[in-house]
Amino acid sequence: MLGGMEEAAHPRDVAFEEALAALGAGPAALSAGEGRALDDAGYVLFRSVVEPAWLEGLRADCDGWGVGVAGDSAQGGNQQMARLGEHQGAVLRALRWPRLLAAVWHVLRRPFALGAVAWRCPRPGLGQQGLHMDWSGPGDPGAFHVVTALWYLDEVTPDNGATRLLPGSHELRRRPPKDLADPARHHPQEVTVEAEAGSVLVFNGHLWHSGTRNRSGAPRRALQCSFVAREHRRMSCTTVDEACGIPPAARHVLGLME
Ligand SMILES: O=C(O)CCC(=O)C(=O)O
Repeated sequence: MLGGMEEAAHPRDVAFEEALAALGAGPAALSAGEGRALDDAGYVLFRSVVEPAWLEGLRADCDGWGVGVAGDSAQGGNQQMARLGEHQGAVLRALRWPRLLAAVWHVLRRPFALGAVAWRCPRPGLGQQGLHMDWSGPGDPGAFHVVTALWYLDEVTPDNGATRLLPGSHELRRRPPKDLADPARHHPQEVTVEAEAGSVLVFNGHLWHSGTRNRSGAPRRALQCSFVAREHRRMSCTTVDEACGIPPAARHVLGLME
């Protein structure tokens, strides 16, 4: 661990916790080791958890959005979804996957809401980012405010645009210094994620991380979604159609009711 700070107390919201439990996302949805990984390293990798038909559905949604390997995007393969509806069933299922919601709760420890949903598919030769965190907004410095998940639709190797992470850096609660935010710079303790297609990386949004260059040109399609503490709901930017079949408990947990 690189630092430490007291967590702020937040009032308990029993209705929210009941909604989580109704979705199978109560405390038992995470193992003790997964909880510890989130606390200490700031991330957890759920390996090969997306079954083949669901994975195919996610790939079809991604390619249909025009950002897959054959598609085009000005930012080297990063495209936000402004609105989700019944045609993105595989994505909607991912957003309410119980182990993801339990991990989000474990980090934020208070009600939250869906933030942004995006596809991220670094094009050959592109994708290198500087180390950064996913939180730049105001907020109580004693609490975490955002959690990010990456659903890997292809195998992730060190060469096709893997995610890099600096374990424990979420506890620093500040963004990386300017020199480290330079995409060309590396931290000696950073690690590069390697994962099978159908794996899900969930990390504390205050963790220093970044995408890396896709040097091999092999596809690395990913669904990226963030969750923000409920008091920051105005930062939510992807909306979900009411008529998309999401059950009420999930709408409540994703902050889609109000
Ligand atoms: O693509 C990745 O592995 C990470 C992407 C990321 O950190 C970002 O887009 O902010």
